[in-house]
Amino acid sequence: MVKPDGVQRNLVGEVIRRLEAKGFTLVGLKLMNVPRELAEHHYDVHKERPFFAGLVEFITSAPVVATVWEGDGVVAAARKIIGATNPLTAELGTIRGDYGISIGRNLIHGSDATETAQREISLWFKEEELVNWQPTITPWLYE
Ligand code: IDP
Ligand code: MG
Repeated sequence: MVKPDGVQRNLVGEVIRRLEAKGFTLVGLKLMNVPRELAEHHYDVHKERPFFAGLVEFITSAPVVATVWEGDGVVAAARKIIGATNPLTAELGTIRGDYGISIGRNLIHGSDATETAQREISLWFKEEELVNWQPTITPWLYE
């Protein structure tokens, strides 16, 4: 998900470009304002943390772009492409490392495990919003 800061900073295309260029397949995409209830659900593992209220406030403050990606190893690879949570310690070459400064403005969310991804996809997308398609370049990406 491109967070509100990523959308405001015109980095939607850059985020999508990096995941596309790696070879992953976009299967879901929407620009949306986030209902408070969805934000609270999405981040409920963090509900006891001191930053929870501010995080929910921020995520609901302006539009986000939610995406779903497919491909071998996509969850772990996307986390690497995204970089560490704190943009100042994130490696250069990662999205957060290249474009961010503050932990509370780290531009992008990525699921941290396959099970988390399944949970988050069902929170953010209806079944019929996901597109099942086969890119013609597949044989050039996988042997
Ligand atoms: P992640 O986004 O790299 O998975 P998490 O630890 O799951 O990082 O935290 C979720 C989000 O909560 C972070 O992306 C960041 O926006 C915010 N966050 C985490 N730790 C802090 C903090 O110490 N201060 C402010 N915001 C934080
Ligand atoms: Mg997380």
